Amino acid sequence: MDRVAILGVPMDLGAGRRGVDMGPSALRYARLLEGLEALGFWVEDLGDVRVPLAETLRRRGGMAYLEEIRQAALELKERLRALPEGVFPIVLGGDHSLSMGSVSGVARGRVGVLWVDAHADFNTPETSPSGNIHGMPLAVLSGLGHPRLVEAFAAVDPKDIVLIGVRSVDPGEARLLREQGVKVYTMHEVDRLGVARIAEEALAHLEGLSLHVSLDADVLDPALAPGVGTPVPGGLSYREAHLLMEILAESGRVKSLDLVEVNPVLDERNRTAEMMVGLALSLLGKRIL
Ligand code: EXY
Ligand code: MN
Ligand code: MN
Ligand code: MN
Repeated sequence: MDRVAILGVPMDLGAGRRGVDMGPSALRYARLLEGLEALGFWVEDLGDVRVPLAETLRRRGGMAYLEEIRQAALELKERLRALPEGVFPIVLGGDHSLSMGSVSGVARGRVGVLWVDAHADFNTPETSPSGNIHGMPLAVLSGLGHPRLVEAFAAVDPKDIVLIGVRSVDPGEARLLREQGVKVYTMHEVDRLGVARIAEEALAHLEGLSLHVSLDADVLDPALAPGVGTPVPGGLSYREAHLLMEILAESGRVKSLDLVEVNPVLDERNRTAEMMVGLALSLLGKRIL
């Protein structure tokens, strides 16, 4: 795993607030490529997926921009499918709806998904309180949701998903998570069990599978990472997040990564992107000693 490919998806069409389309630039500006090269990786920046310009950017919620999001996620899926074996893709978001394309793009047969997020992203159009599509991607990947999205992106058995860091779940998605048997570690479990035990349990739950990590910046405590569109108090600390990445790195089973929901408009300087780059480097093997 000495080659890394970077792909940006400058998309905010799935989010309730504008600005997260600048996330890929913020992450590059936080020296992600330089950090990876310092770890000895051969890094190729493949640029950005084309995100269709929606005719008016005022519409929000209510499945707004469904076709534009579907088109961008499909391009992402196809470009990931085209990568040679053994290349480790890092997808830069952009709002979390892009992960319909990243997870389905890396899935070759079964894939284990570690969805690290303050939110479950398991809503359907019927259960969503907002209609924002970045609250739906994990449900779509599991085969639930709008038919135009499910037929393009369903790719994961719900039993092959582990959610970590959740602390804001809507009633409808909570019911769906239970019905589908998705393994969920909320912040309550993080506090009680600790991240080390959760990481080990997640790796055991996903035994034998290659893993995709989908890291949403809002899983971090907002005091640490203020530049996110849907902040929720009481998130992961700096060390909890790095320990989780370090243990996953040791497993050698993680083959792809999303860094999503960095919104520079809402940030203080570039703190959130810098936090996310640090976590990516820990996941790619950076050690203290
Ligand atoms: N659950 C809420 C909704 O569906 O509208 C909030 C979703 C926020 C999603 C962000 C990407 O994590
Ligand atoms: Mn999310
Ligand atoms: Mn989130
Ligand atoms: Mn968001």
